[in-house]
Amino acid sequence: MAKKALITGITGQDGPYLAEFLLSKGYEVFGFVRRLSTPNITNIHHLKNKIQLVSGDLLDQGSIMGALLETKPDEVYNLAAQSFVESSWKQPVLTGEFTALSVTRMLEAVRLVDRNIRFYQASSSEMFGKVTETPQKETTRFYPRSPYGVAKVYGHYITVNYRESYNMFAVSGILFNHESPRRGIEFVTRKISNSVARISLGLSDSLELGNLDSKRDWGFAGDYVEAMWLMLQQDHADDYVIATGENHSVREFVELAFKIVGITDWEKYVRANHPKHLRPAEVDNLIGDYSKAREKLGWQPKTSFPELVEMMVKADIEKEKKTM
Ligand code: NDP
Ligand code: GDR
Repeated sequence: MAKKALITGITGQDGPYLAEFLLSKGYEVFGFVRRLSTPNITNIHHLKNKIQLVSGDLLDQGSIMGALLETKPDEVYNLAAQSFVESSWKQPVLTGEFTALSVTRMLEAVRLVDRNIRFYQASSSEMFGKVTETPQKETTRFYPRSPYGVAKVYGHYITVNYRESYNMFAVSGILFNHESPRRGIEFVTRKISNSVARISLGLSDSLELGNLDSKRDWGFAGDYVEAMWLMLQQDHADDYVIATGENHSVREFVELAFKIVGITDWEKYVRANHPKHLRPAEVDNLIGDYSKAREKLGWQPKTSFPELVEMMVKADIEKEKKTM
């Protein structure tokens, strides 16, 4: 019998990559979607005959339980969240409801419906925030710097707590930033790749950014979903850092993206330190140590930083050309 997986956050960036990966492993895949006046199907359109959608909302306990009863999954991947750090200062309570408390709603649903379901929680390097150790690993102390980071710390610990309280197979994957052509347009990498594409095609002449000095450990989302799956295939539930072990500044990302379209004097297009994009508390420098994942899961990243930037810029050029 094919294994069954339920993915929350199927319409986001990671959901479709995970769905594609699980389909390639022979899984039956279900996506948990909330009702929107206009459905957000851009990233899952190509999967419409391959996966099944069940409706529900992270805020609605009954709908989560209903989805589990209806689909009877072997594995649940909890990817849904309010995931944009910048918005989390504008909507801190909502971020807490979606990104923190909903993890308890999900875990409670699993506990009540079927404790044998294996559960993956999408935790984040934002939990390390103002870092207390470099590089960051599973044992590094958390010091979140945003309402989003605080909410993810709650999600992490409630996952560990359900594992320890009820002996559930619940894991927390501490993933560093991962990007792709499917990234939401407000995140810095996609904002840059899209603007660079538009500038190169003569559709725009400027790019407004915030802090160019912050550094992130950027990987490719397509590589990271395999690690989520591997975590649920182990004999014992445990938590893992997933990263590339390399970091780059926003400035380096900008420079490389412009270079790909043949522009070297990129400064004339970029307005940095735009107040709208400066955060009340910044995370300056993240870099992950994924040695535990390499040793125990046999996982390692496949896509380099230059390959990632090129993939994103080229995909945006193709998308923008279609609108011309
Ligand atoms: P996205 O922001 O692209 O996707 C978020 C998803 O959550 C969307 O499908 C959205 O659905 C769904 N969602 C939001 N609110 C609700 C709700 N109330 N009920 C049901 N669904 C809801 O995130 P990513 O794919 O980038 O990330 C996946 C997860 O991994 C997130 O939890 C994120 O915080 C975490 N993470 C991401 C990292 C990254 O670099 N990408 C790094 C570390 C952790 P809708 O279409 O309806 O808005
Ligand atoms: P992050 O990603 O906050 O790391 O969270 P984001 O791309 O939003 O910011 C990365 C860094 O770039 C700086 N920056 C800007 N950011 C945005 N969005 N827009 C700008 O114009 C801009 N200019 C500079 C930011 O200040 C920051 O330092 C992402 C999300 O996917 C989270 O859900 C996830 O948990 C973490 O990655 C790991």
